[in-house]
Amino acid sequence: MEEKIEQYALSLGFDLVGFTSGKLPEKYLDAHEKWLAEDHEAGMEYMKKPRINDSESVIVLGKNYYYDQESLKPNHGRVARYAYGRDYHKTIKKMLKDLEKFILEADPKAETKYYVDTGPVLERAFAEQANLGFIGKNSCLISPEFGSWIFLAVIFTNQKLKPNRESIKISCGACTRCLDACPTGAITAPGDIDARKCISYHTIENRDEIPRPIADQIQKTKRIFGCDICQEVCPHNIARQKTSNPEQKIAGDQISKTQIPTDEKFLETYAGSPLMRAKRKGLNRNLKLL
Ligand code: B12
Repeated sequence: MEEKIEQYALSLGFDLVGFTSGKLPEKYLDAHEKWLAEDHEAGMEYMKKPRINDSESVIVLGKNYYYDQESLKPNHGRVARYAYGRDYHKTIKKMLKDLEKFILEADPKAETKYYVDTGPVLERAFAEQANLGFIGKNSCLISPEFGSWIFLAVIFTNQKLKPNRESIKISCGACTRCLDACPTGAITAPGDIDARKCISYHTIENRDEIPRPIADQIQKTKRIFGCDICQEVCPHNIARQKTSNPEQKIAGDQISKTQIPTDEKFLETYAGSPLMRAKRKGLNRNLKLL
């Protein structure tokens, strides 16, 4: 069954497939609790829900999203790589539905539930446990194949699935490049991101005014939607810049400060893209900081 699922998942366009227990050891749950206790979730109230941790097995999937960037033009702001194309929640959900159908047809007794950043799941923890990669000091899941340029998704199932991947041989070692490079000091300890300081949080999730010290760094680094700095400096990522899934780029890799669209034009331009999450108001606010 494992082999069949893996082959079918790869045929759908997933790049990495791993199987592991649907239960996590305490260390991951404790890290989440500690993160919340220190208010590192900022305004993301949904992060307080108890994490799902009770199925027989979980299928963990990875999809590469690396893109090369063009050099930044004057008066333009940078869009994080994950947001260039169609929203991964939509594209991957379609693939997950297809894979789920395949599993249910092959095993009518199977029960499944999938998530792609759509529920209270510690996706990186399950991915590390399934040997898709290791959790780096920047808290990203870094795979031997694609570095951290991968989206994650999971399917919880009542099937007993045997692990299929070898243990991971790469690690951060003594490297602290991500901690040193983060312009706002958001990586407060290895693996721990304080969202209150993270440019990604403020440019995507924050609905209010951006605090001055963060706004200054957005202006300096020109990151107007998401931020890839802690990934760009990672030696594992520099060595693994592969684009296995080129697709239409809705937002592109940069947006001009002088092209803040009207409400109607915003929808027309960015429908189906992750930029919709910030809405026109958020994008407008971010671009004005340049
Ligand atoms: C909330 C969230 C954010 C928040 C907070 C980020 C954060 N690090 O927590 C914000 C908005 C800032 C954000 C930003 C980004 N995100 Co985000 N985000 C999430 C989300 C919804 C939940 C993450 C979460 O649970 N955070 C709570 C912390 C405690 O958990 P964690 O990040 O998994 O950290 C684990 C480890 O660090 C470890 N750990 C921490 N401290 C310690 C200490 C010890 C001793 C040990 C053993 C372990 C340990 O345990 C933690 C729990 O397992 C996930 C989807 C999901 N459901 O998992 C996507 C997700 C993590 N994001 C993703 C992406 C792509 C990004 C960005 C790259 C987007 C961008 N370019 O701007 C940035 C990267 C910033 C970064 N360095 O994390 C991907 C990451 C894929 C990958 N390869 O890792 C995910 C998995 C979405 C997906 N389905 O693909 N994100």
